[in-house]
Amino acid sequence: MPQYKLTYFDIRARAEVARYLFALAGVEYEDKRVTQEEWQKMKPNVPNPFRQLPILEKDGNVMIQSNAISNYLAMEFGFHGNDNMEKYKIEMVGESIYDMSKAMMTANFEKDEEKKAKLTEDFYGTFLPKWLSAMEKILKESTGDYFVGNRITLADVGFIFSCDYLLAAKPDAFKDHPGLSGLYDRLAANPKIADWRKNRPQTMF
Ligand SMILES: N[C@@H](CCC(=O)N[C@@H](CS)C(=O)NCC(=O)O)C(=O)O
Repeated sequence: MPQYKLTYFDIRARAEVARYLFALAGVEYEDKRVTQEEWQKMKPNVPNPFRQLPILEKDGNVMIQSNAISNYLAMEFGFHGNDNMEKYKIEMVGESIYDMSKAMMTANFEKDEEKKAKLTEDFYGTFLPKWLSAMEKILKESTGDYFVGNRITLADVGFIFSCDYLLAAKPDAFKDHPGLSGLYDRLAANPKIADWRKNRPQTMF
């Protein structure tokens, strides 16, 4: 069995999709979480030329860039597409989710109060309703209960991961979207996902 070590901070953010994939695959790994203080000490020597985390090590091979890491693990563990059309759909859903996360984070992290109010209003009033309808339509077009057919893929993992941030900010986000609500509940009820969510370190982000 390969030895995996995933190094990141004690937050979900850019390492959590990889952690979900390990949990779903039932593959052991070292979930190394460093403090800011530890990071400052190790930063000059980390085997990432960008001096950033996350870093995944597999039998000593270093892998960087969170999306590339997630894609790699999804391929290794059987959560990516079985053919190029499935791969396209998974990446299309992933990019759609990224658009939503980016719009929400842009509003959340805006320092200027006036700009923040406008970005927040645009996000919840305009962007989010359109996004939810589009995602509901994409899900309906699937041949199964998940974004790509009848099995959990990287697309669904990205969905539950990102929607946790959305639901924390707006708990009734799915109230008019039964498909998305059902998918979220189905994913949360998956025994491996449920076990990970219950037992993982509980962090704000
Ligand atoms: N594109 C990179 C971005 C990595 C990144 O921004 N990492 C941040 C944490 S989320 C980091 O290492 N910050 C600490 C620093 O730059 O000193 C990825 O997705 O892996």
